[in-house]
Amino acid sequence: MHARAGKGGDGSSSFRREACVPEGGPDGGDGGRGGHVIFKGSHDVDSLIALYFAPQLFAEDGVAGRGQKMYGRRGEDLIVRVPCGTTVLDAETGVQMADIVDHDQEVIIANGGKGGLGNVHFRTSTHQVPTEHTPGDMGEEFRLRLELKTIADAGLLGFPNAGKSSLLACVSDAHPKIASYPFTTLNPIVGTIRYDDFSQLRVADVPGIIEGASAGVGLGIDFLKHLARSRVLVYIIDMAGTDNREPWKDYLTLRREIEQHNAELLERPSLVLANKMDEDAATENLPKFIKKTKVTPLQISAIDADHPGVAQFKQRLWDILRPQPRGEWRSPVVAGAAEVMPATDAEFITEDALKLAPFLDLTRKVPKKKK
Ligand SMILES: Nc1nc2c(ncn2[C@@H]2O[C@H](COP(=O)(O)OP(=O)(O)OP(=O)(O)O)[C@@H](O)[C@H]2O)c(=O)[nH]1
Ligand SMILES: [Mg+2]
Repeated sequence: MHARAGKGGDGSSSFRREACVPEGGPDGGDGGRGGHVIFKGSHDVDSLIALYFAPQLFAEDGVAGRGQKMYGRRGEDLIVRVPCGTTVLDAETGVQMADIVDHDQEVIIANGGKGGLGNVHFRTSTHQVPTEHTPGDMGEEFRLRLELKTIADAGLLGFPNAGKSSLLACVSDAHPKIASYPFTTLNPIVGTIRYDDFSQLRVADVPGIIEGASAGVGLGIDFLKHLARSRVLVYIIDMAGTDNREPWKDYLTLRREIEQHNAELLERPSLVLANKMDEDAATENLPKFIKKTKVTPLQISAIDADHPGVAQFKQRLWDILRPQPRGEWRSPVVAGAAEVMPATDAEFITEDALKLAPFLDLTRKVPKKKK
């Protein structure tokens, strides 16, 4: 991206000229500040594609000052909405300039130039006819590189065909492609699990990992950067060994590959799921898995939304993460509050509405009814 903040408006050089006011003195006003380029995190944007097609981010210049001590108007800030999880880097030096994580988080990436000074500022007792004025400063200008690391609360990890996408489709409202060949999923996909209390958790499905992935085999392991920000890692093991692999070896291989990529990921809280428990082979493989890995996995079947393991999985995730309801989306929970709009005129305030006053900030009194 090419980001350029607005230039400050120039200061003006002017003198007061008016009938009956001889030698009115300097009255040139200052220029306005140039607009900033501001990046703002937003839940409503989920990729950087729009910026890819419009890579020039130029904020408006400030307006020059004028006579009669008039200040120039400030240049309008350019607010660029980016998905939460965007890292902004200086493309030339590689230095990180901002890390936008939260909704509504704003970071000024390029500061607008300061406005110039008008000639009113240069008058002194011995210099009463100043013509000096200063030009506005140039705005900051950068070449930027943006990187998006998906922010999800939980990340799904597993071999190809383990059933990661099936599980995501089963618990969330995402529609990932599901098929019985390896590497069906080529890009990370995020789905949202919604709970009965309206809280939400985001789960990321990433492409499958195979032995040697950390050395670039298969799709490699680069996409694991998307999991670097998830708070829980969920290992999905194909317990039925559909592709003629040993489930316990799968688990150990996965951990080894992740360790090669980023050992810190292994210390994250994790859940291990034994998938495809509807198949007989899975029931046979389970005791061996537990014996070899000393891990007791949660048993699920990702193709069956009513399988008790699926509900348990959702509950366990919730227990670990305890999501906070998204404040900005929720109004005070009061029966009927949604129907009562904050009144602008005293006539419209009823007694019922006044009961809701603490929530709606109604401070006016109830008018007495005319008999
Ligand atoms: N019997 C059974 N089959 C399952 C289960 N879960 C997934 N499958 C099947 O396993 C195959 C692979 O499922 P996906 O969800 O695409 O697997 P994935 O882990 O996303 O695979 P990649 O995207 O290739 O890494 C599909 O044919 C699914 O129908 C399960 O619980 N039981
Ligand atoms: Mg998949």
